[in-house]
Amino acid sequence: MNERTLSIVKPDAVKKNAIGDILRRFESAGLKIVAAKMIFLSKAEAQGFYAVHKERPFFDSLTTFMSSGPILVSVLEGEDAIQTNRRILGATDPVKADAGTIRRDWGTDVEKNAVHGSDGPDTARWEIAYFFSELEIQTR
Ligand code: IDP
Ligand code: MG
Repeated sequence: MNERTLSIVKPDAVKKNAIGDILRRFESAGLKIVAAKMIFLSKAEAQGFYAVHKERPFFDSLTTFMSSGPILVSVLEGEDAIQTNRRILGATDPVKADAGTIRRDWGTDVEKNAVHGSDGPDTARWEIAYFFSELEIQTR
């Protein structure tokens, strides 16, 4: 099924100068970049994005990290885009991620793990709308 998913290149990967390499992975996997922008989240904006994790012990540290530097948010489109993107990201903890995945190659640790990818159709819709209006997403 043709789908859209939200991707974030997190502050650690931006600092490593890995934006281009990571976007290349998406395109090589057949995903089309239909929207993209660089932003610098405030702590409150990071807390809003990760609200689903607000009870987790790492919430404060995670949202401090996500507001520590610029990020590249993008919308990826393609056949099974959500699962395709999750597969090429790799496991949450870079040391447990398969060889050749983005997190294995550019992740720093379980928190600073280079990239975010939506985990299902409902979260993808919500996450895309958190950062992009329909007018900012290319449809042809
Ligand atoms: P995911 O990004 O692979 O879907 P989630 O469990 O949804 O993983 O967690 C969201 C984000 O929270 C992770 O990408 C990572 O940055 C951070 N995180 C997850 N688990 C831990 C942890 O045990 N310690 C610190 N940060 C974590
Ligand atoms: Mg998740």
